[in-house]
Amino acid sequence: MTASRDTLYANTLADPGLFTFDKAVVGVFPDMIQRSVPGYATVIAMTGLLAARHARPGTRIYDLGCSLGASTIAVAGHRETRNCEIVGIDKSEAMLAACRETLEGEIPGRRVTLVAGDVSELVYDNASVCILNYTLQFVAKEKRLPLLQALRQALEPGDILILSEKIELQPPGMDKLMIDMHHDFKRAQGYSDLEIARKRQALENVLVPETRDAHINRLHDAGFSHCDVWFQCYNFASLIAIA
Ligand code: GEK
Repeated sequence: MTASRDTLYANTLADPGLFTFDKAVVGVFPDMIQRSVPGYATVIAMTGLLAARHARPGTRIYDLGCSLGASTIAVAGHRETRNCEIVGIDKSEAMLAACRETLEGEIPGRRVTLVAGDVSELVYDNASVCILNYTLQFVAKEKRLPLLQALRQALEPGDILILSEKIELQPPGMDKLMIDMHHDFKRAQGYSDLEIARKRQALENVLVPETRDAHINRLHDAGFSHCDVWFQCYNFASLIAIA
């Protein structure tokens, strides 16, 4: 698949509508996520390393909301994960079709199970690593705890969950500063003020961020014994939770 530059929100005439992971987004996705999520490349590479450390042979590594398979590819690049089944899940058919093509090009010969479906409606079993890189933020709030409980049940003590999210900061003044800095980052990546504003509008009520404490408390409620932030760049954080 050839990656194109993201200019989806450059058009001033059309109503931006609600953001969805449709064919148009899929076509620009690698460029979009790279230029929109500060620290994305680091989180993906470290996800591979964290998975390599915790992968247990004969178990599954779940990549929930796998998009084009960036985390899956990072995980598959480590020999420690060789004897694990990697399962990529996404509810966007367009995304999954492009993911299949990307995996064939990037990790030919490595079998990955791709599942089209809603992460809240699937059954999880025999896992050693669960990855939620920038996906939980799109799941309805009331479905977040049951999903984390299901993932915790699929893991054994000592196994891990990696959770990367856009977060809300406290107090509100700090949140505003981080949002402004995120917008500075996007401007530096070549997005115009108009594109930034229109994308923000499209994501309103679609991407619902929560505070670091809300995530940590819920991970504990789901049965994880320890969790902490291992990476943060502005209002984008990645947490590790130990089962
Ligand atoms: C990466 N992890 O490159 N069930 C299944 N898939 C979902 C659901 C759901 N309920 N909700 C959203 N998705 C990737 C990036 S992108 C993040 C993840 C972003 C899927 C959605 O279709 C999309 O592919 C992905 O989750 C979120 O590290 O675009 O900001």
